[in-house]
Amino acid sequence: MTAFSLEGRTALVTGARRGIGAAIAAGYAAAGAELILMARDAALEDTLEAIKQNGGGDASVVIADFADPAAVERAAAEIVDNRNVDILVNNAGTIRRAPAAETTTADWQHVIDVNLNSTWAVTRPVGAAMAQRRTGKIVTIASLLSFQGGITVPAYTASKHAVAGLTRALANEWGPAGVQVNAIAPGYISTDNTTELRADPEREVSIRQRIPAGRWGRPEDVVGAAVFLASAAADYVNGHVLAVDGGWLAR
Ligand code: GCO
Repeated sequence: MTAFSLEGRTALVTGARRGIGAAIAAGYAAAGAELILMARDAALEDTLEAIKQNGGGDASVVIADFADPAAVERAAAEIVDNRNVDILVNNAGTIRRAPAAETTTADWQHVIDVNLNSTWAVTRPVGAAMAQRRTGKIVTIASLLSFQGGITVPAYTASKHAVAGLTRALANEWGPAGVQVNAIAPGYISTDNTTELRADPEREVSIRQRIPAGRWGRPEDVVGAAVFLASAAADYVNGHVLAVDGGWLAR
């Protein structure tokens, strides 16, 4: 199954400190990739330890705050100047929960900046370099709310619909240059972004009961899809948004 190997590839993973990003980084290390981790702060010890335990070497770390798309773009441009990035995982993301009428413009802007504008800020320079080299894989973390409206998370839902659209737009544009652009729509995964939902017993139960798998997802549940979409096994998969949701959307 060498088509699934990431041996010899360099993968840039954003938001790699915790949760899904950290799990994907560790999985990529196990699959043989060299890693560049992009995160808001340098506290990546746990992720680096997991990478080591999965047989990976030292990963390099690039600090950039995703709330600041201009800073992210500068950091991405510097990476592109110095390294060939074979795989880009757009994982950094955030959520703010409030009814639309009470959502401040500042909260709206913050979520759109982190989830959409900073994704664009990394993807444009990294993807352009991939297209020039005529090889590359881009995997963006979308959401069930790339398909559904969600409950009082208007900016998050808008941003996740937008990254699904961007995935398709770039698959069309860069496909002829040998770059595949896909997304993963994780279901309800136990991470920091969903702590609030699990802290509310009624909401937690109603979510769990609606999931055909009968349980919340774990960050590790997303890793297989992320390795697949980054590997040669997915060379003919382009512009797809793959749900990894325990069956939520099928219900
Ligand atoms: C919430 C949202 C999210 C999404 C999740 C699944 O936290 O309020 O419901 O958790 O549904 O991103 O894709």
